Amino acid sequence: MLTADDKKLIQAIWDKVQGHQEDFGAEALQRMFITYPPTKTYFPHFDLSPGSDQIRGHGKKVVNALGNAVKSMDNLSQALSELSNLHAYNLRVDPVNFKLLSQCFQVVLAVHLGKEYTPEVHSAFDKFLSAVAAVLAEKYR
Ligand code: ZNH
Repeated sequence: MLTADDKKLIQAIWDKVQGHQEDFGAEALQRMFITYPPTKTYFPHFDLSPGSDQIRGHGKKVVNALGNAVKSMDNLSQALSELSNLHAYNLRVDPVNFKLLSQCFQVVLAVHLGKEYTPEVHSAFDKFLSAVAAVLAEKYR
C-alpha cells in the first residue's frame, strides 16, 4: 500500500523526471534488453540498437504512461485500464517482465537523481511500480 508520504515522495521525484521522459525511458529499455535479453523477443519489429528512434519513441510512451499513473495513484486500475487490456489481450507480455523493466527504471532514476534517490524514495517507487505492474497483469488468465 502506498502511504500518503510515499505519494508525496513520488510526486516530488516526478517533477524531476519531467522533460527527461524520452531519455530515461530509452535508457531503461536499453538496460532491460542488455540485462534480460529474452525481453527483446517482444520487439522483433524494432531497431534495438542503442538510441534508435524506436527505442526513444517507445521509452517516451512508457514513461509518459507512468506519469499518468503518478497523477492517478488513488485510481490506478481505472487509469491504466486500457494499457492493461493491451498488455493482457493483445501484446501478451509475460507479467514477470514488468518487474524487470521496473528494476531497470529504478536504476535509471538512481543514476540520474543520485543522492535524491534516498532509501525512502526507493521504497516508495518500488511500491508504486509494483502497483502499476499488478494492474497491468490484472487481466491475464
Ligand atoms: Zn508495454 C506498448 C506501457 C511494460 C512490451 N507499453 C506499450 C505502450 C505503453 C506501454 C504506453 C504504448 C501503447 C500504445 O501505443 O497505445 N509497458 C508500459 C508500462 C509498462 C510496460 C507502463 C511497465 C511499467 N511492455 C512492458 C514490458 C514489455 C512491454 C515489460 C516487454 C518486455 N509494450 C510492449 C510492447 C508494446 C508495448 C511489445 C508495443 C510496442 C509497439 O510499438 O509495437
